[in-house]
Amino acid sequence: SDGERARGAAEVLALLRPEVARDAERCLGRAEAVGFLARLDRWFADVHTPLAALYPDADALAGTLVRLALHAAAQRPEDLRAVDRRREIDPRWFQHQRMVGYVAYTDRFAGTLDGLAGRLDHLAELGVTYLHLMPLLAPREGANDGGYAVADYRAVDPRLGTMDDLSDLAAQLRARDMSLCVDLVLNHTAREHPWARAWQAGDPAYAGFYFAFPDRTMPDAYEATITDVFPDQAPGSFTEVPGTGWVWTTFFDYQWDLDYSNPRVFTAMLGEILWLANRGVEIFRMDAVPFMGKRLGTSCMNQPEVHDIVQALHACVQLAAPATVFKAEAIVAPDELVAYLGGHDRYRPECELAYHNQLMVMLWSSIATKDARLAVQSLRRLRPIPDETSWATYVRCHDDIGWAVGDLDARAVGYDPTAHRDFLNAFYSGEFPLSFARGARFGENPATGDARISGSTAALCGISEARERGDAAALEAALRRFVLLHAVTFAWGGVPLIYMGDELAQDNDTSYLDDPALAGDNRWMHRPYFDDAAAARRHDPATVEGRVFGWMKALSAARASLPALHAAGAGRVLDVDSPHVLAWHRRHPRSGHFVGMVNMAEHAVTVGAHVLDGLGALDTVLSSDGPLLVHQGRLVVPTLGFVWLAE
Ligand code: OTU
Repeated sequence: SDGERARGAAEVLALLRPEVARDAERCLGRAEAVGFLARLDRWFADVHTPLAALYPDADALAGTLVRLALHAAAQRPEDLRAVDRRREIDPRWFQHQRMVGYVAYTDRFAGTLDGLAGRLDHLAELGVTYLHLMPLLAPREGANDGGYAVADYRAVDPRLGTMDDLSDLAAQLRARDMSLCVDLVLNHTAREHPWARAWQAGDPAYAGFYFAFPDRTMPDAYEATITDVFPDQAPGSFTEVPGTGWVWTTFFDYQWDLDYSNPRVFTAMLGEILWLANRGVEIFRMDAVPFMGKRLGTSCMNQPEVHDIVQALHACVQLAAPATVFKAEAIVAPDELVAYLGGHDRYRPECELAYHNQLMVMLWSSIATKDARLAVQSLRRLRPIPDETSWATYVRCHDDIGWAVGDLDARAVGYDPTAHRDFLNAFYSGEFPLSFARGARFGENPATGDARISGSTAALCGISEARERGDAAALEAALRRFVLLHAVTFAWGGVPLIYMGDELAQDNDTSYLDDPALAGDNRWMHRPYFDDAAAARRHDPATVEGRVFGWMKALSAARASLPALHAAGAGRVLDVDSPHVLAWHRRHPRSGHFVGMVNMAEHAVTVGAHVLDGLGALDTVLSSDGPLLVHQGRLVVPTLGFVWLAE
C-alpha cells in the first residue's frame, strides 16, 4: 500500500540522511546544504517509491542517485542556483499567463546557436518567454531523424555550435527572462552512441543496456500487439544486427531502444539530464516517453513502468536543479494522456507540462467538419489535470498529425470513428472534393488503413490554396481559421507554443525533396527555413504576413494581461446551444472569469446568452470582429470568429 511504501521510504531516508548531510555541508557549504537537505526531505519518497516498483534493490539505488544529485548540485553554476532560488519561491512560474513558447530548428531559424542572438528581438516582439530548440545534441552521422538519434548527450551538433555556445545562449535567454527548452531523447540512442558500442562489444558495465533477441521468437511475440510508428519507412520494431541479434528499434533501425528495466540505464540517463540542466536547460522535452516500458501482450506504450521511470527521474532532478521542469511528449489517446501529468488516482509529480495533443486534433477536426460537437464531447470527457501542472497547447509542431479520435467520443456524436479518421486524412491531404487543405498523407499503413497528416499550418488551414487560386474571399476565410486556431491555444490555459514560421504563415517547403537524407520523410515539408523576406513584411497590414504576425502579437499581449489565463488547473468546456461553437471558461482563484468562444462554421451563428449567467460582468478583451453583439437574447459569433471575454 502507499502507506507502507511511505514508511519504507522514510526508513531508508533516516539511514541515509546523516551521511548525506555531512557530505552536503562539505561540498556545498552550510547555506546550500540546508537547501539540498530540505529538497531531500521533500522529494525522497518520490525518488524511492517509483524505484521500489521498478527495481529489486531500490534502497541502495536511491542512495546512489541521491549522491549523483548531490554531486550535480555541487557542480551547479552560481547563476543557475539563483534561478533555483527564484523557482523555489515561485514553483508555478511556468503557469503564468506571460508564458508563450516558440519552437524552432536552430539551423532553419538562425543558422547556428551563435546566430540565435540575432533572433531574440523577433522573439521578444511576440512576447516569447520559452524557447524550445529542436534536437541539437550531437547526432549520428547521416540520417538522424531530425536529431532524434543522439550519439553524445554532452556535445552539441558541431554544425550548430558548441556546448559553450549553448550555455551562452541559455544565459542570454535568462537575461531576457526566457527559458531554454531542449529535447531529451531518452527512449533510444543512436546505435553509434558509446553505450551502444560498449554493449555490443560485450563490455560488462553496459550489459543489458539495450534489447537483443537471438531469433524472431520474441520479436514476433511482441510485434503481435505493437502498432508500427513508421510503417512505411521503418516497418517492425526490431532490427537484425549481425553478431548481436534482433535489437529493439521502435523508430528507425539506427535508433536503439534503451532497456529501462536495467537500473544502470536509469542512472546513466539521469547523469545526462543533470549535466544538461547545469548547462542552463530549464525545460526538458521528454521525447517518446510512452515507449519506455515494454510488456509482452501489450501495445508497449503507456505501461505503468513509464510513469515510474519519469516520476523517479523527475524527483532526482528536483534534488539538484529545482529550476527544471519536464514536458511530456506523449502523443497518445485521450484516456492515456493525463497520466503523464502525475498519476492516475492520486497526484504524484511526474511532468509539469504535457502536449495537449487532444486539443490540437480536435481543432483540426472541427475546422474540417465546421462543427464543434466532437471537440466539445472529447474535451469535456478528458480527465481534469492536477493544479500543479499545465498543458502545452499548440496548433502545429514538427511532427505529423495523428488522428487521436477516441472511438467512444466519435460514436457519442454519431460519427463512425474509422470513417471520421479516413475523412480527416482525405480532407487534409486535399483529396476530398471541397477541401481547402494542401497537406499530405504520412505513415500510411496498408495493413490497418491508418495514416497521419503532414503540412504547415498555412497549408492545412487554406492559406496556401487560396493564394494559389488568387481567391480573396477564400484567403479571408483561411486567415480567420488561422487566427481562430491560435485564439484557442493562446487562451485555453497552459503554455501556448508558436511553431516557427507560423507567425508569418509560412507555406509548405518542398526543398527537402532535393536532399536524399530527407526526401523519404514528408514531415520535412512543414519544417521550413525562416523566411527573412516574409519577416520584413511583418508590420505591413496589407500583407498576409503582416496580418498573421499582428494577430499573433495581439493574442500574446492580451493573454499576458489576463490573470484568468494563469494556467493552474483545468478550464471547463461550456454548454452552448449551437453545434458549431466551442466555448470554454477559466477562472483563477484570484481573478475574475474568462470565457473564450470560437465558431467553426463558415457563417455567423448565435448561442443563448444564458451561457454567461453567473460569470460576472464580462467585456470583450479581444475578438475577431469587435465587441460581442447580442441579438434577441443571443450572442452572435461571426463566421470563423473568436471572442475572448473577461471580467
Ligand atoms: C517523437 O515522436 C518525435 O517528435 C519525432 O520527431 C521522432 O521521430 C520520434 O519521437 C523518435 O524520436 O511517434 O510520429 O507518443 O508520437 O514520440 C512521431 C509519442 C512519434 C510519439 C512520438 C514520436
